[in-house]
Amino acid sequence: MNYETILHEQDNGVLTITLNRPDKLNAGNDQMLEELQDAFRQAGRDASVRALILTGAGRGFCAGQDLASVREREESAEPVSYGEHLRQSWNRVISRMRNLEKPILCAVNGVAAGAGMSLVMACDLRYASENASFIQAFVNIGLIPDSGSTWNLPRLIGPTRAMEMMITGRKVSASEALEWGLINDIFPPDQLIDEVRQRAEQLAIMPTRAIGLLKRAADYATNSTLDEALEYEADLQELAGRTADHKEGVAAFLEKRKPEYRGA
Ligand code: LHQ
Repeated sequence: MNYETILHEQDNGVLTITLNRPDKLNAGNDQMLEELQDAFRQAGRDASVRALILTGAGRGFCAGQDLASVREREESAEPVSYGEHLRQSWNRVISRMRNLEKPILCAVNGVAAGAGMSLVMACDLRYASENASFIQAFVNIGLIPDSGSTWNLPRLIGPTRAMEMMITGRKVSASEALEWGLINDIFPPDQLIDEVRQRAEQLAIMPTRAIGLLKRAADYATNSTLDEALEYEADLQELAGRTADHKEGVAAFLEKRKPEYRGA
């Protein structure tokens, strides 16, 4: 698939996906959401991709759904069904990100609003520039939080702060987001992408199969009992224990040398 609304660049095992509609603050139209689905699907199949970065071009990260394209479809002969639209587009992107057994880091370079903020929360490690901001913008246009925001936000920052963000639709600064645990760290704008790339490259030489499996286990555990989580950990540890990287890790430890992991 040829991409027109996202950029796609791979280096040292790290795939960087850049949302690229800067004049619309990278708001998602149908094409961008299809391209994103495809990019995450391909990343899952490509063994040379060991870590991913999601970022935005220009001054915004992502302003959520492209409201102009929704308006166009409303005025067309085939009006849009919001439920169906979510099921076909945003929801699939979010599910693909969570089901991708590779670490996804985001470099939030500017405002993340509405479903754009949902994209941030679907990443595994979240870094932002000092001038980034986060808005649960849905209520400001008479909608409810979607694309996983109702599920992820209270889990990340707790129900009290999540409800305040969702009800008020107010802009939360990067420093507040850091204090609340929504993001892992903040950097000056001109250092953000390099800092995130360094971290992604470090992950890409780690036992990335284990990182993929721990992502699955951690997501499962958020909705399970302790006994279920114990059982699931045992199942997935069985898989991790059979990987070449695990054998390499133990051998390197015993031989007092640096391990060389291949992500398998
Ligand atoms: C935009 C957008 C945008 C189009 C900025 N669309 N052009 C799911 C299912 C179905 C339906 C609906 O939605 C959903 C999920 C959702 O995501 S709902 C929430 C949708 N997003 C929003 O409501 C956010 C709308 N944007 C804003 O509130 C502001 O743009 C923010 C606060 C993000 C940034 O404000 P500013 O920094 O002041 O920038 P700006 O407003 O001047 O925007 C710059 C340009 O980007 C401007 O275009 P123009 O041609 O006038 O320069 C905006 O129209 C365009 N833009 N967001 N979502």
